[in-house]
Amino acid sequence: MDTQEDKTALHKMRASTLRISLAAATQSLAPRGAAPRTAGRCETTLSATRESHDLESYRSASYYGDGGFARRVTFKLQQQENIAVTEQANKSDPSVRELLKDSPRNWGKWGPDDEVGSLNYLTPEVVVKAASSIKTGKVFTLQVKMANPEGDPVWPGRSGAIRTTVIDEGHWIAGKGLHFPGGMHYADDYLTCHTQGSTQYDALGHVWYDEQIWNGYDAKTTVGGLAKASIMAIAERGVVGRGILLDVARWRGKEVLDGGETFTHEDLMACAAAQGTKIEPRDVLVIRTGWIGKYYKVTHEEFYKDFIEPGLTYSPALVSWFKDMEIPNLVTDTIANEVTIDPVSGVALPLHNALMRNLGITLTEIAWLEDLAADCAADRQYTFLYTAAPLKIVNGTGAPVNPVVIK
Ligand code: UVW
Repeated sequence: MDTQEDKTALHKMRASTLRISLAAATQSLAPRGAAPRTAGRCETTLSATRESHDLESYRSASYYGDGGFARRVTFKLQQQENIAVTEQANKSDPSVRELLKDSPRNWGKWGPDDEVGSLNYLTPEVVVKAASSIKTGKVFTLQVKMANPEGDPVWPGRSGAIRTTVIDEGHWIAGKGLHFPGGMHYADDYLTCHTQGSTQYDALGHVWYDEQIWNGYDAKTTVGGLAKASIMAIAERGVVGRGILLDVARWRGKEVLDGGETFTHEDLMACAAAQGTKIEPRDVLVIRTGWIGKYYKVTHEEFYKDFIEPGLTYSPALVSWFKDMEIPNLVTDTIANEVTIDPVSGVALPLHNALMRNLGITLTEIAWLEDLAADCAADRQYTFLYTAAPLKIVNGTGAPVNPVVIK
């Protein structure tokens, strides 16, 4: 819980089952930094028993409704010890299950206990070969600034990291600092953040449909923390391979792609060819749209207005291409790695399920690519050694990361 407004809203929710219009909800609970918006006509039925869980559900429900991609969503927060939140999409809403019913899967390919999926393609041989991409020794880091007072780019409904100073010289000035032999003073911080609230790796169990996550694990293994396919497996393994930058924005002659602008695997190959490069099997794809760069150039209101990101768009051919190319990891400078709503089916983020849940391809989002891209455009070297290790958050759905690439 963050603010008095939040507490008041929660208090009201707990008192009884309420019908609250999304308009009112978004006014009071819009994510930090984002402008309150006018909501649709949706109504939400709420009753709540457990504080933090319920409030987050409420916040998300409010904001997603406002975002317009859950056109009619009913959230029932049931008055039970273990709260269940059920989402009933409008019957006319498209179904990810239907869309992906014939989509390929890599489940079982690396055994029944696998939790890192396509990262298995990054074998020691692949790593040794990738090291030969290093030509100049130039190093780039790909994380956006975190807990930035100017704001952190995050998915609607999430908030940026908050760093709080908990000890500093003020403690000693006020006579409250601890005395250590020798007279050492120090400063300490406390960080509060969404695990997906900065440049991050998603755990393979982060999204699902049909009650099964990556490798066929039961979706109930996600309750209270990911018992399977959490970020730990990826964090403990680490990610090292050949990276290739595909600067789609530059290739299209734009500073930044438009909201909702799409591209396909064929565009990626054409972009690579225009750069004088070729995508090889098992490459880590690093795709630049300019979108995160834009976050720092416009106001929050402008960035989040009618929020729809540019990105890769679903097709069976694209999914097969990713499978056949044995792509281990997709890195983009957008918040969710693909166009927000598939313009053909109307499904939100179908590639999250087609690539991550079904093929085990790891997703890395909110990457800072502006400096790397400028350098690649200058020296025409678009391939490099890519390395990354998300934080080892036990049972985590994802974790912040600062990938390092060496050209
Ligand atoms: C969602 O979970 C909606 O997106 P992301 O993969 O960016 O965390």
